[in-house]
Amino acid sequence: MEAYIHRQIHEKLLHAQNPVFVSDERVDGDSLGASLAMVDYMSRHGKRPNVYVSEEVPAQYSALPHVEICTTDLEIFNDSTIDLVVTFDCSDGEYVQRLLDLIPGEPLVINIDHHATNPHYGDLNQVLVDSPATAEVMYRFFQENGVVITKDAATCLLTGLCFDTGAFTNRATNEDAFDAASRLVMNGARVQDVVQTMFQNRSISALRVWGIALERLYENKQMGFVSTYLTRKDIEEHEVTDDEIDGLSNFLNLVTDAPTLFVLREDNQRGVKVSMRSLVRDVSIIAHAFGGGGHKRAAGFTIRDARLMCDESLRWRVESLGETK
Ligand SMILES: [Mn+2]
Repeated sequence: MEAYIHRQIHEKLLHAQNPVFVSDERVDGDSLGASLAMVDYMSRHGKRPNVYVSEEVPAQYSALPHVEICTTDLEIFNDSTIDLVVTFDCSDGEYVQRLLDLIPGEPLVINIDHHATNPHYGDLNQVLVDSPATAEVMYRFFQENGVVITKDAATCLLTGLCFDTGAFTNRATNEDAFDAASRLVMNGARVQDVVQTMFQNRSISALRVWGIALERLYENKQMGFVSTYLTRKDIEEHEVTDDEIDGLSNFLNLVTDAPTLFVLREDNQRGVKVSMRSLVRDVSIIAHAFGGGGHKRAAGFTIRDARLMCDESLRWRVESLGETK
């Protein structure tokens, strides 16, 4: 079935007149790497599809091949000639539907992902939940269709794979991840570029904010979790972007052996974002219950109209701000 769908997707892509690509609402190394690798392939067939991103691409990804094609302009959907929409790493069906509602026509929808919480909203769904990254799903797509992966595409895919596996350290890392990575390197993936994108460009202010969060680590042995938090004030005082502090949960996951980890932070829309990592629990169930998504061992959700209240002993609670309209 997997091979059949890979071939179907290939056929639809080659026949599309005006395809549009959509990267996950949370712009990250995997959603970008997977969609830009597909742009690379399409450009060999004389097509340069737009890649819609919900926010400006974070600076750390500025060296990714084809990244200049990403756009935050919703107007691109106001085009009746769009006949195909391909989503990458998007597990949130409602987000995709909001974008599809902007298109005057009825394009075919292809959904390429690896999240267990993906609701299979596409006309064609290639959702491989045993895959470590959507970039690895894309790698399988190219293999199945006999496509030679260029250096640029290999660099995009290796970025996605490194991002989702925490550079081959987290629980998503399986033998498929190593297998794909070794072949991508053989295809000319620029490893140094990937390492730089992943690790070597944290700003000093971002690291200071990490420092604040590290000081606030709170351990609840009874419940088996470790948590920390960042308020809007912390984030704004140090002028760091949300993206710059995103790596904190992954970093903590790497360096502690806490069974379960919660990182809470106030977002800029009166919400509290909860990012979860666990060695033992299926945190995607918790995320799903709160309208979020993710994987068994790494998931997250947002509590709307809420703020964090914290006391001296580093304990926190989430307090409702009441309904706002
Ligand atoms: Mn992913």
